[in-house]
Amino acid sequence: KGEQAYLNLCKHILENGEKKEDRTKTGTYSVFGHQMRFDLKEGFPLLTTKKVPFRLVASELLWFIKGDTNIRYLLQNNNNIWNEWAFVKWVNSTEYSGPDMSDFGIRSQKDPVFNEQYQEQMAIFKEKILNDDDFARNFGDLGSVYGKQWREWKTSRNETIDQLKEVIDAIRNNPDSRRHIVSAWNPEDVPNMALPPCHTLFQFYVADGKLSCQLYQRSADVFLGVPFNIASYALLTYLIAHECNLEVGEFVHTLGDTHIYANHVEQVNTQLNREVRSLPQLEINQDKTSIFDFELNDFEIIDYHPHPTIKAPIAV
Ligand code: UFP
Repeated sequence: KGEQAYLNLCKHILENGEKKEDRTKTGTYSVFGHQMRFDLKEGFPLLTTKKVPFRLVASELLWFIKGDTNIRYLLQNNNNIWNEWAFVKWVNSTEYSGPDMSDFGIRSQKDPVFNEQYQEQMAIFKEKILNDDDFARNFGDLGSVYGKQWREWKTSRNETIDQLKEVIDAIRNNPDSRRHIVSAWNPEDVPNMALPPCHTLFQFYVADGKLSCQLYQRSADVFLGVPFNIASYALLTYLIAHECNLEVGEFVHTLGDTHIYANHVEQVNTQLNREVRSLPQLEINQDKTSIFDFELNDFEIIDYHPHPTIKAPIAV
């Protein structure tokens, strides 16, 4: 359970994972189908065996909750995690006149000269997103990503469904329901998406005055993605429990293709040699009730004393 469950998963993959090729051509060790449970009463599940950047988790989650799909909000909060997905649209457009940026993900890791050019163009891109409204509208918007599917799912009748609001209403009014589901997987949109949703679908469950959440994640980068994803859905569960006057229960994390990238094995071993510490606590501003009103400084992680960050290249 808890962080130990995460570390056991890492060990399990290193020992039993199948060598498997993947879209990014990095190569992975992979298992199919795995489940971890986190008792949220024991503390906030931010891993302690390496530092997980809670600020980035929180600002990304608030961005989803707002239904915002434009990276401008993220950049205003110094969050760069979605930049590449917007950048690629700009460098492939007719408005872009800088050096060729094709395959920038792989090339920037392998070629220092190119990396310098890439960093330069990325800095220009970020500056324009932040300061030029038209540019931000044209190139900052990622389209049908999580925020859109959660808050404005498009129906065949050209109406929209606010899945997040509806699920919160249902948790309040009919807690025993077995239909508390939000789906980010929209088969109609998937063929046109650069990154089809990794966190595909989640369900809430109320029993004994406690709110639990289960996420089905179709594809899981265990070293870089999963610690982030755990924290994000734990935070969502806390916020919805807060709004619905419930205690927190468990976060159940169910994973599909569960992989460690070949170039993360050393880092995983470093982490496995570290001692688990006690979990931090999440504090929420009690003056706010609706999750749609929360801002970044309405919650804080306290007593977080993790081992240092472990750097690893991200597969794009
Ligand atoms: N990935 C995660 N969590 C996320 C996210 C991505 O683990 O929240 F957005 C990883 C999983 C996989 C890659 O390694 O990103 C997505 O690639 P694919 O679409 O080919 O599964």
